[in-house]
Amino acid sequence: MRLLRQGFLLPGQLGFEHGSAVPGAFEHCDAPHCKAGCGWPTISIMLTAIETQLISTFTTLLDRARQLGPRRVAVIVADDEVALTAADRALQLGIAVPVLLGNVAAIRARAEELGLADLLSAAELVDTTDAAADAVQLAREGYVEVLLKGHLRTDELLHAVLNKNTGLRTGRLLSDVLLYEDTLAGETRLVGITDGGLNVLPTLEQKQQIVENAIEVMRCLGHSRPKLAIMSATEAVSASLPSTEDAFRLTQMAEAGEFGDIEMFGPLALDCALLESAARAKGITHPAAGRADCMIVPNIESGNLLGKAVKYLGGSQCAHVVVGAKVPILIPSRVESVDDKVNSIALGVLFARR
Ligand code: COD
Repeated sequence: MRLLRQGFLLPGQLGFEHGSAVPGAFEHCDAPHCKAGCGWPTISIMLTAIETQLISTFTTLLDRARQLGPRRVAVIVADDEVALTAADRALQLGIAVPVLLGNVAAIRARAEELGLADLLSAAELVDTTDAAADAVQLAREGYVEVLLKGHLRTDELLHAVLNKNTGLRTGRLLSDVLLYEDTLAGETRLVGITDGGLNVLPTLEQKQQIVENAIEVMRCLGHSRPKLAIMSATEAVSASLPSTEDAFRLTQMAEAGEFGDIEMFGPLALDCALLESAARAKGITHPAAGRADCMIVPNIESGNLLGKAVKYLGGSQCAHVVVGAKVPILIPSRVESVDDKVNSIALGVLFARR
């Protein structure tokens, strides 16, 4: 944002054409090179427009994180090829300043093997035998803004996060939100899936919190009125399929305004959540049907399967983040690509700066 300090913006750099219409614009451009009367908004109005611009691709997500970064990201037990490579890429992109925690000799050796000399010179290294606890402490102090799992088990990290005295609890449920690039509606948009990572068989009350967490992530992406689909295998509510009953109750809560300014509907099967033609064919006219921004799945198996299906069968890149703690937590799996991990770091930075 160097241009900001000079007092004006070059509109094209921020995704707008000079003189193009921006909602809410009412003052004229003050750029010295601009002829009076072009109608281009002043900086403050433009920033408002930028903040509310929807993030609909991973490229835009990385750009936005770059504008917010670089932020300190703790890599926990960092002698790990995938975490180090992702941290290096996020550093190069200007998204993260990695803080590498663990056995520093092992981290250096691994990074050198991988040819990551720039990472070693730019990152902060913390020598510790309890990287999870120390990273959590750095997050409590506000020194790091995102936690990234390295060479340790997810439950080891989460137990440090959930420690009642020294952890990062907020009193809320932690849940994982995955994003992928959906193209079913003829345009690319980021669609969420939650929770395929943490909560095995959430109760109705836990689903309420999963919805709240998802809404927070959707708002970060710029959705002012996010559309959520409560997923099941059918649209018919039946006691023989308990997830349909939960979906119905959650829909009633949304109608009663319990989740604020959102559109939420369920139960919906996958086709009716994502395809307007399918929703129409079944006579469902709710705005969230066929056009969901985020799918709330009934249990970890369905979320995990759906997340892996969009990735491995659908070929989309992904990002995912655990929210509900004091800082966003990234628990990528070993087989995720470096691109996916960098997307997740960007999502973590975006969420941390919300
Ligand atoms: N949010 C907030 N607090 C939680 C959550 C949550 N999602 N889960 C558990 N807690 C709290 C509980 O209230 C309790 O106070 C304490 O943590 C311990 O809870 P337990 O005894 O129910 O659970 P644990 O200790 O056996 O395990 C909790 C984990 C979060 C560590 C566990 O669920 C886990 O390992 N999840 C990760 C699953 C995973 O590996 N996913 C990746 C592939 S799908």
